[in-house]
Amino acid sequence: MSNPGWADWAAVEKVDPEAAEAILKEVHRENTKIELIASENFSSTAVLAALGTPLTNKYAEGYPGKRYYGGCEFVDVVEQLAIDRAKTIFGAEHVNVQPHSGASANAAAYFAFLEPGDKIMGLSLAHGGHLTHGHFASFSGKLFDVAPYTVDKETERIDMDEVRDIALRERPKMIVAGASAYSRLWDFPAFKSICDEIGALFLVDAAHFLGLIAGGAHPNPVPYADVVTATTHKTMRGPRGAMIMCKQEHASAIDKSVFPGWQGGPLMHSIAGKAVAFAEALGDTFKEYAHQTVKNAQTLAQTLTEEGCRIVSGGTDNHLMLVDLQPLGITGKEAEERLDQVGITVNKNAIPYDPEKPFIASGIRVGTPAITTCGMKETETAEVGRLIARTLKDPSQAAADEVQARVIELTERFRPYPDVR
Ligand code: DSN
Repeated sequence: MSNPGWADWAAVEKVDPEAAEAILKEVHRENTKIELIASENFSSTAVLAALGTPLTNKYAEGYPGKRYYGGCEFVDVVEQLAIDRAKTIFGAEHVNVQPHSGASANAAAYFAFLEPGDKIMGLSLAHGGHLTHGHFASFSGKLFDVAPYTVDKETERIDMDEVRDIALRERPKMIVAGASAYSRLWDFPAFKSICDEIGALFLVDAAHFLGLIAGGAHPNPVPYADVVTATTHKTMRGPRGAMIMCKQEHASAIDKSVFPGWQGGPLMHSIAGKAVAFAEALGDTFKEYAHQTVKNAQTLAQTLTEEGCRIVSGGTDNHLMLVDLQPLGITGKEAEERLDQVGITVNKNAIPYDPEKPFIASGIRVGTPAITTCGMKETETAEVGRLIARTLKDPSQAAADEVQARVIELTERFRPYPDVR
């Protein structure tokens, strides 16, 4: 079939030049900065093209073959492709690809099983967990009784004996594993065994490491968890959105909780993007990307350590790390701002037992999915580590100018959308 030509950029410029200018500036920003935000990545042009199609026009409440609207025969195909590919990639018994976001997926998963006031256990946000794992500012903390677990003060790792002690004492109805800022592997069998001991449900929020699982670079929680939620845009490199995988026995409860429980019409263009991203994940190059992402993270951790930073827990097993900046005498907020000025994008992040307030923070979170997508390997990643350290250790304009010049050279060679100038 010929190119249907949906990507009519000239039309955007004609109809809305102000939005067009901002969009082009954002693409230029993505092309010319070193992107180290651990939850960000660059979707392929195939995924972007699928997103920009008339599937955005279609209402399709329900599921393939059982819709509340006519005319769903082709979006049914697309949704079924996404479901089947996800089942193949992750070995899942049941998949729902409709959640609009990670928060929406978690909400739907909770309400498939829990009532307001029920108790959940999740990793504390201050120790790397996620808002939706029971933080008081989120619906999860407002509606559920929360018994958080933390990382050990010495090892800065999750101590499964402590998780078990809390679980036996608190008897939660659900235990949540998964985080936004934890650089170590999760002991899924141990979590499962604790859940079995107290009769709790086991939910894994795999948003951060889903792409690593898909590429065989991270253990797969699907065989152990009752439910696995995840976003599709982080390491998975698909469109912004989410999904839920579960055991067949929970399929009906999960599907009903997503729709009509929590959401209305699915975003069929986003589901098309998910189908395309899952097709990409089934290819060999995705495995290389996933393994290289971890190698790059380990290289970055080693370089930053050699340069005098302290990596929380001493290193990383996945795509990210928390960098404790206290040895350098700079806060996370200052570091984020200074790195931004030289073209390196990170986010300030509290470290476990942080003496600073979260908006100042003693650390930064850095991750390697996006630079790996751009083709960086260990050599370039080590240089990125040295550029970060130089910027943090030397506040002079001369240092900033030198780093910025090198960032420009690197992003000329390693950028997500080289065809957009
Ligand atoms: N905002 C995401 C992150 O940065 O990890 C989590 O939802």
